[in-house]
Amino acid sequence: MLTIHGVTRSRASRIIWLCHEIGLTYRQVPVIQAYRLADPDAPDAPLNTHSPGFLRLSPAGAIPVIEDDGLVLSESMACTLHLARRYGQPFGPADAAEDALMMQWSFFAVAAIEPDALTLLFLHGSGRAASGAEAAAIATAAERLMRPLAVIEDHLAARGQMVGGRFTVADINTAEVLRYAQGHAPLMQGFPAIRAWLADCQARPAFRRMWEMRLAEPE
Ligand SMILES: N[C@@H](CCC(=O)N[C@@H](CS)C(=O)NCC(=O)O)C(=O)O
Repeated sequence: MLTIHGVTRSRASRIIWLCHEIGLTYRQVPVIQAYRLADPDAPDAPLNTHSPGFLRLSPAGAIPVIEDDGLVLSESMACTLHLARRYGQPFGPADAAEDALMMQWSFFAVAAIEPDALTLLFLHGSGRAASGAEAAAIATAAERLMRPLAVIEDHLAARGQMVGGRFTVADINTAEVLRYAQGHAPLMQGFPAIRAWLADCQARPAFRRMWEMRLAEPE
């Protein structure tokens, strides 16, 4: 059986959402991010990204990691693309061209969007008014996101979905990265096609199930 190492409040959410779409059974090992613990190295600390047992599995010390039939794989996008390819029709690629496009959009999301989108998530999510430096960082991140989001906006306005005219792993990978920026209304208001597509993606029962799992975990 597939094993997913990582709490749902992490990039493991991408893999869990996909598994629910496919109907793929998995076992989840709730490895938590070390930075979320007061003392991750304490003897009674829960299994975390500093734990020696986890580092033996994945020396990079980051979640998620999957084990699938003896294959140990890290990098969340590699995990979703692998699972979609292996188990995921119609969520995976139908041919080599679709496979290439699914990789293209996943790498674009990670390389061109994720860092700045995470800046927005963490600074907005702090629950207090942004200081001067934080407000400047938010403005810079939002400004840098204008161009890649315009690329996604034009693509979705023309095609409706990321690849193949149907909901696929490329939509999951892109939507999960854009979710980090979703709370920044001044940015998102300029991108109606992204907003409508994100709403459709997040209305899917498989997303809702993953989201319930996140909410059930401690913050
Ligand atoms: N590019 C990696 C990033 C993995 C990553 O940074 N994961 C975070 C949680 S979402 C983590 O494990 N951080 C560990 C830590 O900081 O202790 C991926 O997509 O899987």
